[in-house]
Amino acid sequence: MRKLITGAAVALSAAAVPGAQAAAVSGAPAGPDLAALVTLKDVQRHLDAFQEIADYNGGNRAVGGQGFKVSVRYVAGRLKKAGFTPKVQRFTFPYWRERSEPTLARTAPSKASYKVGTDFVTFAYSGAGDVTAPVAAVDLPASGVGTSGCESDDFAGFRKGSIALMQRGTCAFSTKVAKARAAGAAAAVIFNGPGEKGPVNGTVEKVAPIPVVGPSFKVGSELAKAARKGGLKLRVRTDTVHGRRSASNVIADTKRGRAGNVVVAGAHLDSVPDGPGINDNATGAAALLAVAEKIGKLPAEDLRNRVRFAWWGAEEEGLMGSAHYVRTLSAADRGKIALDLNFDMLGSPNGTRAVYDGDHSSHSGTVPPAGSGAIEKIFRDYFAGRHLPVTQSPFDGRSDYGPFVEKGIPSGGIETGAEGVKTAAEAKAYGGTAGKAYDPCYHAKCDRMKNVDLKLLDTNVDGVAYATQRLAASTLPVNGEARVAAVPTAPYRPERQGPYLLR
Ligand code: DPN
Ligand code: ZN
Repeated sequence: MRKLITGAAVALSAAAVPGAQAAAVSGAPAGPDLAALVTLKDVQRHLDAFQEIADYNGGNRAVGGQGFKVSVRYVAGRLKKAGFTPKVQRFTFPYWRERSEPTLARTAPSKASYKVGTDFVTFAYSGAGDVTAPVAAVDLPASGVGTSGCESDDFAGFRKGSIALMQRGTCAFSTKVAKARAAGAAAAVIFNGPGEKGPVNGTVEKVAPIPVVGPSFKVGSELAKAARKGGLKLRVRTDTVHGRRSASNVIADTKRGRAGNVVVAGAHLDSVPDGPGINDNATGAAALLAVAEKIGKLPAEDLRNRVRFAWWGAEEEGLMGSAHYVRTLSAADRGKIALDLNFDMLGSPNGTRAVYDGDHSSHSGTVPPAGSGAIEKIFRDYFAGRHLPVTQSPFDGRSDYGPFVEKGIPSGGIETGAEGVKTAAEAKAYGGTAGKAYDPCYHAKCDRMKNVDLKLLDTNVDGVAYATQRLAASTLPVNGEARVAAVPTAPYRPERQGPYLLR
């Protein structure tokens, strides 16, 4: 955290930050830097609390367990102390879990068994079952990415009760599975596309009545070859449970600021069941809480827009909390949201400082709503002013901004990397180890306090505070300060729903 600076030093610090200078033109930050008011110590205190909550509640803070419920109480309690009137918004969501390891094995013409994790995984929302049956290849492309299983025609001549072997590509996994199911498939095997590493970590979105597994491209190609030769039989076994569960979002608005031009700043509060989720995402949740606790110190001129802090539940189940929130807003209330900021993983131990690609310069995924580029630039300019490196984060719907983007609401934020691997260029810019994951403890038991790079977190918390203050003062470059509802420009086709691929 930068030292608290007052008086003349404030003008100096603003001059050093191009974004701050631009903001001053549109009548922005007059008060002290929020980035200076929020200290790393404030954030660490919350991180320690989340760690302790997990340690005494089964080692995690996942929805469905006590660790999440106590986390909700902690955040709500701190907000009350800071003068907010937090709302705990309960919602239900389709819960899904795998109860034991799945099986994928070749039973004929020769026997082989595949390894879960490296060779294949179960699709989220796969049904349960134990099927041994002949395999039918479904319109598999000779090379490249095809439309396997996307059209009903693909299943002409499909023998009921057989296992549908499909390849990832073009349409959603849910479409492929629905068509396979309609054709009478007893199980679906959807292997990864060429050039993709490892199994498909996908979702079929709604509980499927049949087992669905996703092998790697390597395993899938082997199976395709065997299927062409004929006589291929597989055993597919999945052991899954599902049902509705409830979880909560915690939402708190600043009392000051225009209710007709709301800046939403969110972070998911839940962890996965496998660990305490300190980097993912106690860092984002703690940063947001520390910013909320200090925002009241800003003068009225700085809080022209209302800031809505949100701690989302069930992000790890597929963005359930943020999706519920956006879905249940009235059109009028949705129209009052100027933009959404998202903070998910701010201190990866081998991380980079990645800003969501709001201006679509990487041309990956779908085109973000207008104004998202301006948010990206606010972060970039801030970090550039501090001579801190930034990289680009794919704007693919992998975290809680997804449901906002779907409604045409401009969004942005920062993250520091999960299972992705650090490049040599990134190691040069940030330090750390090239060839190693940004967060080797991603979604694992070891995502504990010592899994957080406090220096990276510290500067990122400054970014969270800066962007919040700047946008609370003025959203002019993002939405023209206009109180008109955002209109989705192009149909938004997210690639992911939280941790899971959709297609
Ligand atoms: N934070 C990850 C999760 O909740 O599983 C998702 C994520 C990873 C988002 C990497 C952005 C970048
Ligand atoms: Zn996360």
